[in-house]
Parts: sequence; C-alpha cells; structure tokens
Amino acid sequence: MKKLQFILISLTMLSVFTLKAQETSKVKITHTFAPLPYAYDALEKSIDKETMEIHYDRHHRAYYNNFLKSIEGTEMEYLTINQLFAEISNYPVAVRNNAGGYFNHEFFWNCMSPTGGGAPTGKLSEAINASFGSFDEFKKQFEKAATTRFGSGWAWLSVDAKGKLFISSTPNQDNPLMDIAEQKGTPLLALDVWEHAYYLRYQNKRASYITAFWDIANWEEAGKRFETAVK
Ligand code: MN3
Repeated sequence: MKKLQFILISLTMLSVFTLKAQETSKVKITHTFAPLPYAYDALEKSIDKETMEIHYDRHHRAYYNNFLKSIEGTEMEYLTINQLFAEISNYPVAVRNNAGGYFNHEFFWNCMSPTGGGAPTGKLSEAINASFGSFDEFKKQFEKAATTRFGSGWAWLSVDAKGKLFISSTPNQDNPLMDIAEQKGTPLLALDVWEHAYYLRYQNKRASYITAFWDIANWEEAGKRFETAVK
C-alpha cells in the first residue's frame, strides 16, 4: 500500500513538474515587419511608385500594428501566425482581419518581382498543365477568380493537402490557411484585388491591373513554395 501511495505521489509530482516546464518554456512569438524586397518604383511597368509606397508603408504597416494590438496580453501572443490561422474561427474578428492583412501583404510583395513575368518552370509548370490544361487556361481561370471577387479580397493559387493545385478567391483579408476558408491549402501565388492596390493608375479597371500583374508575377518564388509544400 505504501509503495502504491509513493508511486501515485511521484506521478502527481512528475505531472506538476511537466506542466511547470511547459509553462516556463512558452515564449512569445516575434512578428516582424519585413522590408519591401525591392524599391517602390521597381514594379513601375505594372504598379506605380505611389501606389506601392502607400500600400506598403500605410496599409500594410497599419495591419501589422493593429495585429500586434489585437493579440497583446492574450494567449494568442504565443501562437505562430500559421497556428492562429488554423483556428482563426475561435478568435476575435479584429485578429482575423489584421493577422490576415499583415500576412497576406508580406506574402504578396514576394509574389511580384522586377525580374518576374514569363511562365512557371519545372515541377510547378508540370502541375499547372496537369491541373488546368495549359498555362493560358490557368491564367484565364485565375483572372476570373480575381475579377469576379465582389468588393475587396484576394485571388490565390494554392496547393491542397493532397498536393493538388486549386484557384480560389477570399473576401477581405481572409486566406487559404484559415480554417474558415472554403478551400484550404498552402498559398503559392496571390493577387490583392482591393481598390487600394490599383486605383491610382487603373481606377475602376480592375481587369487591366490583373493583366499587368502577369508581367511581374514571381514564378520563381511560387515554384519554390510548391516544391517545399509537396516535399
Ligand atoms: Mn492591400
């Protein structure tokens, strides 16, 4: 009997220590505001300097600051952005909007490059042909998702958990990593279709902005993302 008591007490102590260890090893996640990967005027052939400056330095920065505010002093400070997205339906809508706005814009800057354009190569090219028939057909379907998104939102090329490509669009600052997304997956390429992304040069002509995006689309980055995702 004594022996059993000893074992039980030892087990209890052990679990208390384990819990304590978990608590003390918890660290707050640092979310950084990354520099724009090129100059404001680097994408001039498709997006003007002023739009880039306002978009990055005001819109994106505001999402970042408001995201930090929205999680301050809560358990959410200990979650990575991917962990937050995976259960975003449990959190306040301000977190959903601002975490989305923060992540989506940083992702978007890397979907464009002054040396971009052209077509995907390698495994991503093969997957696009297999899923959509051809690169031109993919572009048509992506353009449709981007033009028909009513109001503000995003168009995405993503890969799902089974390694299959899909095109989707999300409203506001939602993205395919969120548990509330209609189609969930790992994003490879994104296009911001909020008016603030194109209005200065293109006014109400969203379709012209979408066409111009192909001249700067960063297929090299999308290809790397795809290979990492399907590894
Ligand atoms: Mn935007």
